Amino acid sequence: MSRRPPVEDPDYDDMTVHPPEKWAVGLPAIYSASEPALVEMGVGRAFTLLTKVNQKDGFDCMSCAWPDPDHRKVAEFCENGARAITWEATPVTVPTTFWAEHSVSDLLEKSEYWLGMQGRLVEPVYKPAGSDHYEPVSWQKAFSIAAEKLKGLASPDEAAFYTSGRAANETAFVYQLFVRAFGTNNLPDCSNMCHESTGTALNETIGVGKSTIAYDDFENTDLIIIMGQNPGTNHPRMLTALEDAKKKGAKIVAVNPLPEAGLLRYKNPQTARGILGRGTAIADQFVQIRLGGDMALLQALSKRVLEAEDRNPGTVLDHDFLQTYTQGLDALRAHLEHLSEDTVLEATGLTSAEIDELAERYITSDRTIITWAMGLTQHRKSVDTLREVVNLLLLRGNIGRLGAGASPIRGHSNVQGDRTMGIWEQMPESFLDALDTEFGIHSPREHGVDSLKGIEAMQRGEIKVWFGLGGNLVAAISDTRAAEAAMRGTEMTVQVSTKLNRSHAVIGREALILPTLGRTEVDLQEAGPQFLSVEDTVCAVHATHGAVPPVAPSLLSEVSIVTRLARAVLGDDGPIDWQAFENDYDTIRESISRVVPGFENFNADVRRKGGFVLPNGPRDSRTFNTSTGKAHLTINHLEALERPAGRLILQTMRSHDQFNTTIYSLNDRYRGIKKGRNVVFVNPDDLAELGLADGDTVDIFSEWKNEPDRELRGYRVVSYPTAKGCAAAYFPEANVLIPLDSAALESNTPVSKAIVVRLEKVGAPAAVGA
Ligand SMILES: Nc1nc2c(c(=O)[nH]1)N[C@H]1C(S)=C(S)[C@@H](COP(=O)(O)OP(=O)(O)OC[C@H]3O[C@@H](n4cnc5c(=O)[nH]c(N)nc54)[C@H](O)[C@@H]3O)O[C@H]1N2
Ligand SMILES: Nc1nc2c(c(=O)[nH]1)N[C@H]1C(S)=C(S)[C@@H](COP(=O)(O)OP(=O)(O)OC[C@H]3O[C@@H](n4cnc5c(=O)[nH]c(N)nc54)[C@H](O)[C@@H]3O)O[C@H]1N2
Ligand SMILES: [Mo]
Repeated sequence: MSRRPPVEDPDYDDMTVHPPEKWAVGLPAIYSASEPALVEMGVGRAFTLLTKVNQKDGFDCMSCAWPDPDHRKVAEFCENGARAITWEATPVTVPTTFWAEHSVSDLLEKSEYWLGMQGRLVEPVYKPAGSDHYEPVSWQKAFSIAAEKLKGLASPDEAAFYTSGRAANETAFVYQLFVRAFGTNNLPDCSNMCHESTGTALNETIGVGKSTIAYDDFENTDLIIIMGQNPGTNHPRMLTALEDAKKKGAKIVAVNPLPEAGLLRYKNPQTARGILGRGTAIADQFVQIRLGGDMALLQALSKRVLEAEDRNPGTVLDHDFLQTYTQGLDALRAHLEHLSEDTVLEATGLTSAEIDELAERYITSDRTIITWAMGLTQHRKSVDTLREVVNLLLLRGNIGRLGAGASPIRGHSNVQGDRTMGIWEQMPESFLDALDTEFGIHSPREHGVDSLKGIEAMQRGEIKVWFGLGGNLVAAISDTRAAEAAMRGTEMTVQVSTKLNRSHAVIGREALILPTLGRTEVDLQEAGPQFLSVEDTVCAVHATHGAVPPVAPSLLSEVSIVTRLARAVLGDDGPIDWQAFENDYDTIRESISRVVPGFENFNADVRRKGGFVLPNGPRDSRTFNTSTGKAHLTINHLEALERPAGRLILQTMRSHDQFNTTIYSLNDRYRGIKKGRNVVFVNPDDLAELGLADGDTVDIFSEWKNEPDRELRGYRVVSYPTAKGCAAAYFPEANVLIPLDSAALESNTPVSKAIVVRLEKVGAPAAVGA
């Protein structure tokens, strides 16, 4: 039924470079979406999965947190969703013999691509201290090894419990409950590296760390400004929403250093016109900004809004809104008076005319949505930048109104829900109080570590056990070498995973891998088949039902793993009935309904087709749950991003064929790269200035404080139309270049989008591929 996919490691000599694409999706996407599924899974399993994804009785696609429209198509998935599903639901499994054949040292030499291609993990394995091999163990043994270790710690704070954003609500809730009942708030998560800056800025300014729009708003807007986001690759179904918005007359502006294919033109694979025709032009204005220039741009726009109001009093600002719902206007006005246009032009690399054009679009639009993703959140000044997004929106009353709002586009399919369920090292007192009341426990109040602080605590030897519920922290976090050394210094690492990755090879003195069911698979418990739930980027919560039989009967669900571990650690006499949770997930939802606001009728609401939308003060009623009860216009101090002579600013980003640290293939079709990832994209003018040429091989060095340079060797230079002074390379490989202490102010997110680098040529120009 299934064919084992090719698992050879990449041969970089094969790499070819082509001109980038000018449009996204369309016929090639349909082919590349369906082909791997059919080949690897066989027609039956593939058909079931592809007809169930994102349907109201099906499962939620795990490839991103984009919402589902009310009217769903027969095939409500994208090319990358199909890839994510195939990757998880493959019937290929890691055989028992694998563990004797491959030592941990051997796995360390393999690429993420190779590791992922070995198939699904199906049995728990344990690596004892002093051994270089994992060996299969029973589930019971695995739980007792982990439990004995945790119980033996001097303090619960010597353990940290990481979460990746694929964990469903019910899973996340029992997990954080276990961790707090155990006695720590050490709950770092992938959000720390992702939208943490968003949460920090929005919570402070508008009182909720989430999007203020609903799906309908895209259909009722005049202007969508997409900042620092590559939807053609990372949220492909958003392109359909953008196409629909355009049909209804909305204008779209893309702010990005790269002319990403999906931002320029879109061919909808689900319409005849999309397949055969020229598709839809997406961006009405492409603002090619320098890396890190957004804060200056946003301030310049707000300043222009205020100046336009001065020229035509009473016509530009939304005075009623500002008066009733906000504070800080006068201070903002005074602050922006000092903003120098020269500083703005230098920081953005734009002309005044380009900024004027965008300002004019904003001023003449009645309803504006600003969306953003990692291009805005992963900078040193990200929190300030996002507060400036809020400033700009508030000036014209663009929050809490149809067709308008602030819209962070989340990444992992349930990263937002995990936070709602309490996955955070600094959950507010109100949540902890409710948890304690519901369960009769005493949750710790001292804040725990986030992802970066977790690594630093490991470096100091303070964290001795690292538990990962999904994810691949050592590959995802910055400063790979430092992070890996820290992880190796722990006493035990435990990973709950579907597939092999680098975090199974970079481990503590002892290590466990606990294999788990994926979201595509039926989860059968004592009370029958169970479903889970997720929250998308616009705060809609809905059920996700496994569709195909588990790839192996030995697998346990994440809820089973967490609750059984909890029993092994805390015993069965405590106040929490873990067994009841495992038997019937409705009991978990009942507890959630009493602890988490907005979930009061969880079991009933989640059973409605399409689920329910969580209450959202700013969106629903312009209620701002901030320290003053008003939305805050804030003052943020611009800080120039320094680019020393002969250096470039490098961003790290995703190729089209990867999901975070998971590499599906070595191609990046839209950017013209085939069979290779060791590339650095550089503007042709910069190449000329640096004495480099397309096809050169370079070593990349990042310079930081007085530390020895961090380096990445043997990269092929690709001449590419990125903003001048800015380069780009792929994550996770380029994480070695980011210093551990290069983090966003306030949110502590690694600065993945602005690394000062030096390129040094190592060879003569290589032959350019066809
Ligand atoms: N297929 C697929 N889907 C995914 C993922 C995946 O890896 N693969 N990952 C998921 C996750 S967890 C997340 S968080 C999202 C990520 O979604 P994105 O944020 O779209 O992901 P990145 O590849 O990091 O792209 C960042 C974009 O911002 C631009 N950019 C970088 N720096 C700046 C800047 O300073 N200013 C501006 N204006 N733009 C900038 C880059 O050129 C690029 O277009 O996608 C989610 N969906
Ligand atoms: N330089 C740089 N670094 C970055 C970024 C960047 O743009 N640049 N982006 C950051 C962002 S936005 C994020 S979100 C993080 C991502 O960080 P993580 O969330 O830690 O990494 P992922 O690659 O998403 O995790 C993939 C692994 O999760 C496991 N997995 C998959 N499905 C399941 C499941 O259903 N259950 C369980 N238990 N495990 C599963 C598989 O074993 C797989 O190998 O990376 C961050 N790192
Ligand atoms: Mo993310």
